[in-house]
Amino acid sequence: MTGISTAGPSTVIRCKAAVAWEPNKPLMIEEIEVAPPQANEVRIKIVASSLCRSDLYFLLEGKNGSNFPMVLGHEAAGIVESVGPGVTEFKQGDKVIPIFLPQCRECRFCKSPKTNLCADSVPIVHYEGMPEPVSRLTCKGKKLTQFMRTSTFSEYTVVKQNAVAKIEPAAPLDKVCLLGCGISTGYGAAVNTAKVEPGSTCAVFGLGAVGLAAVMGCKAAGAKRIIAVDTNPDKFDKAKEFGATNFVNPKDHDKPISQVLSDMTNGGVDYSLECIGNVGVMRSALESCVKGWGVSVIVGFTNEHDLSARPIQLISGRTWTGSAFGGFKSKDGVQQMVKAYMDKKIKVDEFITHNLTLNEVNDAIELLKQGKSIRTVMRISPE
Ligand code: CXF
Ligand code: ZN
Repeated sequence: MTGISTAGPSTVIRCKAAVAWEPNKPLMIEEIEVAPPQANEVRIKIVASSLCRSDLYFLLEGKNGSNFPMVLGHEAAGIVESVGPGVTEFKQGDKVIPIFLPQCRECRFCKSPKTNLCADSVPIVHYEGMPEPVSRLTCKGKKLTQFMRTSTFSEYTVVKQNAVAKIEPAAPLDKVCLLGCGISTGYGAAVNTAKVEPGSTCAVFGLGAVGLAAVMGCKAAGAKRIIAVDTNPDKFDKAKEFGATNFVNPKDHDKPISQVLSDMTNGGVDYSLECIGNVGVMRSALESCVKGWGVSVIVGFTNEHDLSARPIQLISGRTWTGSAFGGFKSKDGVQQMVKAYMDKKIKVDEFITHNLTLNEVNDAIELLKQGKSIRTVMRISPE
């Protein structure tokens, strides 16, 4: 445990973290200070964290509202080190997954079965006039923004208890960390948001971790045909492992992809899921759906553009929707997904293409940038 000085609820911890000082520059491994947890907060020793595309997006496109310096990372698992006043749900030693989306269980949104967007959620993008985001992390006298309120590229972090899920003690942290974002997002988008039905035909656009998880969700929901769409055919073998039945590379066709899919499916798919974050592909995914009842779900995140489509697409009975965190109420969803993994009902290990350490975070970034990894899990602290 070199470099980490612990502990107790009232002491500041000095530990290692990867700091993003400015957009599009390598992260720097620094010694940072992690303040004690305050009321309703939990201080967590992060054991494993993976890199999600959103970390990369907000590092590279930082000019669009990211608040530097910051500590990225939001797909992780760890162990409770200490708790602040008012915390009843957690104690030191509990295994947990921090989540970027809270579930307070008290607001009108948490009480409604129709949404997972707790009223305590904060916008991911910083805008003028927004209250200063809370952070317990500092480095060299500067406050570090806690990206998505989590900041898991750090040996320790502090998260509100309403955004932490307690998980079973036997859960392997270096695997279940993936359930803190990408897998739950893709799987839930198919099962909870699209509500894929047995016997249906689905199309999944983009075969990164979220897309593969969407394929897995379509299969679990009983889809008969799952058409995997990607411009990189190297992704098709993996998609097959997850349940895809047909494979389409848009580069192999002169026709619009929606026409290709329509021809393959006698008029369009029942469900399509856009798992890239590209507005053009979002439109294609909508247009690939069958008239009358087709449902298209936007899963991939982008911050930049307006969406467009011809109104007739919707007038003729298609539904265009989207979800964050797969529509799962965050704490409940993480617990369900961890249980499903422990019961061998969902794949997780198969998403992991690389294992690195926090010191190698920039290598993890390169691998994802170049499309060479699905998920890289970084060991952050010893258990
Ligand atoms: C997030 C990105 C910001 C909006 C909600 C979904 N995805 C996480 O990686
Ligand atoms: Zn993510």
